[in-house]
Amino acid sequence: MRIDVVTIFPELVAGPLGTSIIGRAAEAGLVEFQVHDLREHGIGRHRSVDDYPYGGGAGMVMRPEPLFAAIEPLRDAGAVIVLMDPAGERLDDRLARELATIPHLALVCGRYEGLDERVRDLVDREVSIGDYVVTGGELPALVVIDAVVRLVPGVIQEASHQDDSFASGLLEYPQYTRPETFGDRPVPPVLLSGHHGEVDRWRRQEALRRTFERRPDLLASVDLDTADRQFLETLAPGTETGEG
Ligand code: JEW
Repeated sequence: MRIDVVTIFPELVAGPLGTSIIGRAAEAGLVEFQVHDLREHGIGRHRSVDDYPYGGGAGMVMRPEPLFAAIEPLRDAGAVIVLMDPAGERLDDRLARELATIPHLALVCGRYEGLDERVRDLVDREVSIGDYVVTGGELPALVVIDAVVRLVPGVIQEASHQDDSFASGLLEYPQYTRPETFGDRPVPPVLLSGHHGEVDRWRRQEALRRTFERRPDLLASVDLDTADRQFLETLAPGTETGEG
């Protein structure tokens, strides 16, 4: 997989891409990153990439010419062009899995109050990471890259994404490691019992409990069997957890 990023802050993007699991994936050749400094296409002696909004108002708007110049060669190279934008399609597990099937992505990061509307003509899709305000598209692009690259075959231990909370639709069960007792908190004995069947059942129930307590909205899209329903009934007697 190849991922290009267009930004006025290439150093902000390149650092994280060289670090941890994502950096290792790049070193292993599973993914290739290329970060492009939009200012190389800036206008005039000051390499300007922004200007005042027509019609007036606060803040600056990104000019279309530098973005066109940066995006055009990526489009010609066959990239799917993704604009990071607060008004874009919301990133979720489904969208991350869809983007992970695309062999060549180019993520375009804006700044300021936004960009000239005509830039949208060159992009294939627009993605937001959620309903909160940030100062530009770079951190959102890194979130997209992190969510997508870990799904590329070989990047992480294969079994661990079947197990992922968002793959099952449930939140994660509680995890423990050494020591066996920390202060007054022992590890739940079932985890030390060696009974794999009982461990699996406990984990499923704790995942159900946590989801019920913190994100009951998620339960509507979870595949629940009879045992799941029986357990949920012990948490909230009389509450319907049917299809939804
Ligand atoms: C995102 C690109 C470029 C935010 C989320 N937030 C915000 C916002 C900005 C400008 C005008 C209006 C709202 C800041 N901003 C971006 C924000 C992507 C840009 C400028 C973004 N996903 N993606 N939640």
